[in-house]
Amino acid sequence: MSPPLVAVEFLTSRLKIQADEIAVRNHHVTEMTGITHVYCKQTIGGFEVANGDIDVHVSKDGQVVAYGDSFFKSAAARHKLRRRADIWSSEQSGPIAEPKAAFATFATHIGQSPDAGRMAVVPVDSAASGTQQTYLIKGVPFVDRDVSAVRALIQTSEGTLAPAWEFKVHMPRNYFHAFVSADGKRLLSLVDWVASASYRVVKLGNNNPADTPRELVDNPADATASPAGWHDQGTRRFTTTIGNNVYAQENLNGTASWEMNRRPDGGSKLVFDYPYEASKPPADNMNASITNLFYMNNIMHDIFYHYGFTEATGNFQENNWGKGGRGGDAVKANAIDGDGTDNAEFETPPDGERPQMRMFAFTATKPSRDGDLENDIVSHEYGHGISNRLTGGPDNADCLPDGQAAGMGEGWSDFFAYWLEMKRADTPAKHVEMGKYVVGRNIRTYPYATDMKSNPLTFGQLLEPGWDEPHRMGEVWAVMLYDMYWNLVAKLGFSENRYVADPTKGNTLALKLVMDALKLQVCRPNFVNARDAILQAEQMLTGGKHRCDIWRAFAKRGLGEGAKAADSIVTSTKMPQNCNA
Ligand SMILES: [Ca+2]
Ligand SMILES: [Ca+2]
Ligand SMILES: [Ca+2]
Ligand SMILES: [Zn+2]
Repeated sequence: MSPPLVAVEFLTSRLKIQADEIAVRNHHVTEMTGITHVYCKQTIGGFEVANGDIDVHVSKDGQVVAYGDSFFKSAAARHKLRRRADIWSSEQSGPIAEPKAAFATFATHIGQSPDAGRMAVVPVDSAASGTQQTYLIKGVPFVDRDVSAVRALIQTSEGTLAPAWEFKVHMPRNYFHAFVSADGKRLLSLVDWVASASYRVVKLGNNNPADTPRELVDNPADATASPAGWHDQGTRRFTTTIGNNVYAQENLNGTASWEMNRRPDGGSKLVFDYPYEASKPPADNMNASITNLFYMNNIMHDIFYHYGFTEATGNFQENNWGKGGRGGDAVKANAIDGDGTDNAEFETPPDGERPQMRMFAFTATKPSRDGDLENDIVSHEYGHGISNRLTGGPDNADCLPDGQAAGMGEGWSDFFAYWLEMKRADTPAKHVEMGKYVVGRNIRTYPYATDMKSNPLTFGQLLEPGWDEPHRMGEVWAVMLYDMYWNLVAKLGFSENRYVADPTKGNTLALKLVMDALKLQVCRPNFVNARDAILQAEQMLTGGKHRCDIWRAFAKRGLGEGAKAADSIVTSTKMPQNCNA
């Protein structure tokens, strides 16, 4: 069976999607892995659903190894729609606007006022039967190509399916893809295909401005995770450090108000290029700090989206583009928050309620240093949001409250932080230290290392005095994951592309397994529960091929077969029998 057929068979038999709703639009093979990526659009009653996408990834031997699904799913609503000869009938959707009137709503939004009298709407001869009639709007003064208009369907942020005019608008500096409600009154979605933006930051993969000079990074937004870029909430656009994933601002006075706090403004070209002077205190480098905080929050959003932290699983977005979950919860990220020092924190309420990241100045050095500029601090904090939302589902925010669960919460955050900074040239001899820029030394007891001399921590350490503290327990968990990471990278190699959850490469597989396991594990997990969830994730994703590599990491650190974590701690270095051969 060809990969597109495998994909359609999978969607109809496993996901119970009607075959006539699936249109395979595109497929291609990644040579290195042999995986075929199949991209499908949902069509209902002959209309394409603009944001109804499914991607299915099929291995060389015809197995579905991963998929992503944002089809419109309300069975009752779909049944009703399918019975209609024309979903676009006014009986169904109320009064329908002419394309010119709907286009005027879009034009007003981007600050243009087209002269409706000069515009003419012309139908385009469409050769293929069954496709929707396309119109051209001629005589629009601010475009450099006739505007195309077509009737479409779109999933709204309220979870309904709405008829909408779809416009493609080519301008000298922009190429807009816009959807306006059929009645012409509301802009439902707006994406600029040539959105360009640049930020001077500590680039992804680096850690702080003392180790590596900041760089001007162009267009880092990921088109899948952030379809409207980093400064657009679908109906509201910003030129400051506000967007669909994060609101980043200073909070020097440390009070609760934040909406009107200062933010750098990149102007219409979205250029965020600010100086950083190491000899000056954090407040004097404020714009550089807020820019880096904004950048890293968006990077975390975009990368982890590809590993399953999406709208439906409770991620942090203002607008969910009709893809499930609850919106209205982009991160509120305060740079240089005056309410504290020598720390950083992240609060994670249930999905749909806004999380808060607060970064404080660190006073160990003169002048003091700013956690906003140390990427492992920002990614560690954002990581708390990921592990809290995914464990026990997006609506339960009480699953990592204390004990081993809270300890592993710290461990997952350290894992995410060092994962982002690993490079192809690294070897298992690499030592990783945390917080070195802000504190001047490793803030953990030991470096993360695979050799037991440099990092002797094992599960039994939890019985030692003082080691029931969450960050200390987190060190034990994170070094187990470090060993697992290296077992998988030694076996499968390293992928440079952090944005693809490739199960055939060691680093990307390690993160994918940890992310899948967060969703699989029980609320309030202990070390044994969390280990077993990773093994279960591996069984589901790669069929047990790497289970012994995972066991080897945990057994080495005292969490082998027969270890107990529930009532009293029992350590074990035992491997399962069928791994010993
Ligand atoms: Ca304030
Ligand atoms: Ca959310
Ligand atoms: Ca949760
Ligand atoms: Zn933490």
